[in-house]
Amino acid sequence: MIEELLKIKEELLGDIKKLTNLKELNEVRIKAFGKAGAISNLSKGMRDVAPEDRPKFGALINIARSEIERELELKNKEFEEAELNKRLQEEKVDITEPSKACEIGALHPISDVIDRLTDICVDMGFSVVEGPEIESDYYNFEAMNIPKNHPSRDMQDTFFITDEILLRSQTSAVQAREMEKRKPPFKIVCPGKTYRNDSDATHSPIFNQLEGLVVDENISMADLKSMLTILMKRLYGEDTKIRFRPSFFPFTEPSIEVDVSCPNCHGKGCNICKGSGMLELLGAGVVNPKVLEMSGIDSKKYRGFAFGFGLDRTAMILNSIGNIRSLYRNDKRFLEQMR
Ligand code: FA5
Repeated sequence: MIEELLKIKEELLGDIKKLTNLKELNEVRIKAFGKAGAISNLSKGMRDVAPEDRPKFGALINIARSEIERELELKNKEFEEAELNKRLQEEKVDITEPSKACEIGALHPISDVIDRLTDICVDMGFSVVEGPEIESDYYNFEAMNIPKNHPSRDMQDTFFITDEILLRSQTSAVQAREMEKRKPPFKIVCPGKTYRNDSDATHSPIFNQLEGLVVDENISMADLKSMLTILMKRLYGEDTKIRFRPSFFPFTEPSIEVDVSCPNCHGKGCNICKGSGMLELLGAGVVNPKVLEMSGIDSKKYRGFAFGFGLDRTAMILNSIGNIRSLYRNDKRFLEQMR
């Protein structure tokens, strides 16, 4: 038995020396230690060995097992290292090769204006809210003190979906929605898309507004004017001149329109401001007490002011854009200039 053991050991060690890959290594492992492997068979044959020789024979089997396992392990390491080196050679990355150019985009001018204006308003303590673009006649008009068949509806050529549902023509529609939900005092701004049947160089059927609403005790026109002055100067620069003109909106009393000195020519007159040196930017005013009452706010205790920026106009002024349609054409050459 001992001679047989030594013979098997030598044969297996010889096999291991000749191995050339991992597949062959596994075959030898099975040949030695598999269920019917040579070393496993020797262990099973212990019962045929005389009892006094069993400890010696058992020890010899263990020595042979360890020797074969060690040799297999060494070969295994050798093959794994060779495999790794081969992969490192084949998968080498040439870090000096020029990379593919990656195009960098830019914020759309309107998104940029929304970000700038909302940042300034948030600094001033406003919360940013949203409202639906498909709106009811009630919130867009009636709650804004513009009853059905009122002539002031003609100021906004509206896209009606049904008699009661429309595409909102002004972000002022969020005013009543927020007044119904909130308890004064509060300050909100709402940027968003608005729609009117309008189309020329400065008017588009889809455009963007930013609505602001402040409701508190002792609000006055002076608060509105000082807040808008700070806002305009932060947006267009400290030397910007601001002009307040009387106007009319059914939901504010008194109402104003606000112009800024043209940032392109600084008031001298150019093609952007059509020679006037000033540009009209927004409507605003002290909230009509009727509007507060319709939304359940006590107009004897609280007052408010509101303003509505035209964001397309703001983006056009900030970027010297001559035609509003450029903002909606998705022309990459135009957008690339905004980087
Ligand atoms: C309004 O829409 C009022 N809701 C603003 C307001 C809010 C007044 C709160 C008082 C209190 P107006 O129709 O003037 O007002 O529009 C406001 C701004 O939106 C305009 O100054 C203009 O910059 C922009 N605007 C109006 N129509 C268009 C259009 N078709 N295309 C691009 N911009 C437009």
